Amino acid sequence: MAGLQFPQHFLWGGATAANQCEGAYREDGKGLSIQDIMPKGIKGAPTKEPTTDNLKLVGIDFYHRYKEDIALFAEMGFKVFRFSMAWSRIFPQGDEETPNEKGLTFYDKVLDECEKYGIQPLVTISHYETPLHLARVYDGWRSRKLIDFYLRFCKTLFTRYGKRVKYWLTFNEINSVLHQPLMSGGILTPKDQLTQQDLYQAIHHELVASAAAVKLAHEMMPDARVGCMILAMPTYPLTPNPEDVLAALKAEQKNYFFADVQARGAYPHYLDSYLREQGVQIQMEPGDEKMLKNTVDFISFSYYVSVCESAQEMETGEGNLIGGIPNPYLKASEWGWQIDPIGLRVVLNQFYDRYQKPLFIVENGLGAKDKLVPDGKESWTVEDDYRIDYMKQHLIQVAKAIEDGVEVMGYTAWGCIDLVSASTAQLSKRYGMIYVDRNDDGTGSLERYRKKSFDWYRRVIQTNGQCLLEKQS
Ligand code: BGP
Repeated sequence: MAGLQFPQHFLWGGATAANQCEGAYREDGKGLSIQDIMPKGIKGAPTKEPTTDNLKLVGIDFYHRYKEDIALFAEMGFKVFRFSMAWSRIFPQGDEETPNEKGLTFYDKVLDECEKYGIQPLVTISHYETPLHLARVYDGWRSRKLIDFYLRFCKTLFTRYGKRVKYWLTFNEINSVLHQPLMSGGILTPKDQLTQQDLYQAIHHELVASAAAVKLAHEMMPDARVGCMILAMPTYPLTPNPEDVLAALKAEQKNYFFADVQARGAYPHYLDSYLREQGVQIQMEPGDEKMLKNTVDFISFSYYVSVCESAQEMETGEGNLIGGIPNPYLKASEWGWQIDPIGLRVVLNQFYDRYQKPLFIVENGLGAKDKLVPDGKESWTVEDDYRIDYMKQHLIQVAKAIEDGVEVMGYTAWGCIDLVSASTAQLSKRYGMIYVDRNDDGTGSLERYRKKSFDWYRRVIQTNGQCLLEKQS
């Protein structure tokens, strides 16, 4: 492995999302978001109003503790910090003309802290936190009106932070809307009442909005680089039966057509035939096709699991919001997500072959139960060797993909500080290298503690990944 290395300016860091960490759900004029009525994540029905069992209302109180948290990220040596700007903090209802100044001030302060330590911000414009009012009144992205509201939000962000933020992502895991219309698309109509027509029309609105945001960003901030963000999930045929191979190919096309549109600027041919089969006719307005030609500068993605596909109906297992047929060769996390480091190398190669654009791994990590133990220095820690092993195995595959010739811009570890899970809304599903003392029942001091992985990751960054490659053959 002597030859393996990471590029000199590789962007090492961590990632969070506003709704999973900020809390302060009503503070300083913030409006409600769809997350405030999803106390069980995707595992339960939305409530009418926010309920006290919803851990996201307080999150990990990043809103008040961002200084301490960013200082810890700096201590680990982060070069980049990915976070989202809560839409409902800046436009409380989502459809008003003028933004909430106090919401904007909060992100000024977050950026001040990042700058203090030389950490590049990577901002997700929309991360599963559509303002609730837009969901209630417009049924989220089913309405074309959302394009204008979203662009007003983008323009506000670009005007305010354009000189300070170079890297932007338009929508988190845009392809998850097919499976999670409420969380991903702010669509309140229950999934079983939505037709394919409804869903693909909503997707079209998001894709046009994303392209328009890219155009606007390039016009307003010539140095900015804008990426799409895809839930990546390599799909292997369950057997070498050609029927299974074809089924896997089709499943991947359904998952990745979003990136095809965002990176290549047009709907791919295979989607036309699929939509015809489904009886879907996307309503386009004049100018939509031209707008889609505003393609992204880089492809970012989350990677947690791979799945199998079969031509036969089979039972599916757990996975990142989507799930799939389990792979008999792989072990799974405590939450049933199958662990496949080589899948990361596969997906990096696939995406680079497909788009020839730089790639950015903006989410990856292990959700696990942690146990706080004394650290021998009058504080507490977590001996999370399992997390270190997970990250190490994945990062080695990133190095191998780089060796394969893939251009990788960086890696931001998901939930670098413990936060509330998107799918299950638990705090006990921890990803962080920083432990946050808060439990699923809402108890806890909110104190932060460095886990064993904290020092490990610091060394990874310090050696630009070289320490990962030691003792490998
Ligand atoms: C992705 C989301 C994140 C994040 C992550 C881990 O789908 O973009 O917001 O939460 O998965 O998932 P979970 O929190 O469900 O374990």
